[in-house]
Amino acid sequence: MATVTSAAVAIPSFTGLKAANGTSSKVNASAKVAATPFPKMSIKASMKEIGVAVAATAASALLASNAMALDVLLGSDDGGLAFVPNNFSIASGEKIVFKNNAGFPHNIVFDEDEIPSGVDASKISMDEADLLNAPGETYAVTLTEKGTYSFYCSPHQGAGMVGKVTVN
Ligand SMILES: [Cu+2]
Repeated sequence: MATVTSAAVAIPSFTGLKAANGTSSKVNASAKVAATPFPKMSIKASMKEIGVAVAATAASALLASNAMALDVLLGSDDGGLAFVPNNFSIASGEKIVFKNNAGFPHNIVFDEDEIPSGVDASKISMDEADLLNAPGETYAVTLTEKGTYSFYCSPHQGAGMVGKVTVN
């Protein structure tokens, strides 16, 4: 019940406002709570519903964007030569968007020996000679065959810029 306590503490600052405005709006009603304990419950409940609705909207937006694509940063924020994340799982058919972040140029090449059999590495890879040079530049790929795929950045493979994705 810590929330009740903090609400009760916060409310007195609105006292003048509610007294001036009388009875009409919902905002006034919430301020009035301090004086009358009973309405407090219903108002708290309605405030809570509003909060839940907002949270649900945010969550569904998040889910929607997750369903569309998974972002993988090229180069860590501190300039490290790495894929972030460098080991992850996605659903079959989900798009992976590799995005230049730091330490570029980078590229994404799938290892033909470490992808599911039947998958053509050249069709999901960038050309070894192609590079993402600009900040924020992206390369997107959608994998449908289930299994594990290893990939690397050809300029930085020796520095450990390698990754693995499992398609479920
Ligand atoms: Cu790289």
